[in-house]
Amino acid sequence: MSQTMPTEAAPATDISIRKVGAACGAEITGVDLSGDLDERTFAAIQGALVEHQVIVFRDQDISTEEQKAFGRRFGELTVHPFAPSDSEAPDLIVFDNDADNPPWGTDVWHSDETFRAEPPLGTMLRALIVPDYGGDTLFASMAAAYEGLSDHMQKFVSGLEAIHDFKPFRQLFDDDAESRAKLRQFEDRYPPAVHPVVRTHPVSGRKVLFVNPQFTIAIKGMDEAESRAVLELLFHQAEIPEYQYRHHWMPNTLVFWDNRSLQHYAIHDYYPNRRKLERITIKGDRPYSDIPAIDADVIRTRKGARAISQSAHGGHAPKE
Ligand SMILES: O=C(O)CCC(=O)C(=O)O
Ligand SMILES: [Fe+2]
Repeated sequence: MSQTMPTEAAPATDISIRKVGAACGAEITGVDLSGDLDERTFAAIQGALVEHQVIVFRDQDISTEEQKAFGRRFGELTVHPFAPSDSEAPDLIVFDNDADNPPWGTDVWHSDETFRAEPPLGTMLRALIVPDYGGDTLFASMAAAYEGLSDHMQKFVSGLEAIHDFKPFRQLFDDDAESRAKLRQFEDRYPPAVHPVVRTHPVSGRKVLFVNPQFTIAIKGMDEAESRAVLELLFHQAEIPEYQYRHHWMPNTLVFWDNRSLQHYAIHDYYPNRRKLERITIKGDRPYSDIPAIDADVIRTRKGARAISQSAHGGHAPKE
């Protein structure tokens, strides 16, 4: 008998995709990430990433270079402007935390690098050393979180825009002239980014709540009290367990998340034990929304107070 040729309907190689969370999360088996993936397997993984938002591969005993090669199938690798990395490999972040190097800045709900005009498409983390207990990572589907809002609230937040800033990284700069000059260079390079509060996922078309407590500082066009109240309400959505998947790491587990759809929170409960992971980040596009942005002047408070916007300072300016 002649060999059966694969048809369009044939399943992609041996890949198997199993949901592990209600709102997000799937485990993928039957693939070896150390080698070249055929187109069909790759397409299945790409589809799973968009559908499940965070995908988990267990028992992938692969090298850093193999992880990077897998990442590059999805796009260009980017360099985090503030995370420590080796000058030889700036696109690799090594999280190697223990008593002498406590984890920092990841135990806050966030999407990665939303202070950039083009935040990453996704982030890929591979565990090398894991603590005996603790050190899980929480993920929250912000698509499910948007869908969980009442119709009225969905309408209210749609069309709003928010300002994102690299605020947690400001504390990395000392208070001397040289450090302040360096900070100003970063401010020039990464000015506050304005993104829709509800973004449209570029592949699925799903609407996603795109504000996070780590980087989002204000709703454009609102005064501070209103802005704070709206953001508090939206930040809270990520904390709702029904939208979450809690990921438990084992050595050689590789996790890839869609940064356009999710927020995550690294639990720092393993300190002072050791936990070591390697991260690469894949370049994304500028977030957009199907819903036209509301003009900041239209939603500005009627009290006459100036609304928050990038350029509105009511004539105040720092003195030379
Ligand atoms: O350590 C973790 O589990 C996640 C860290 C994190 O926030 C990231 O890699 O973007
Ligand atoms: Fe992160």
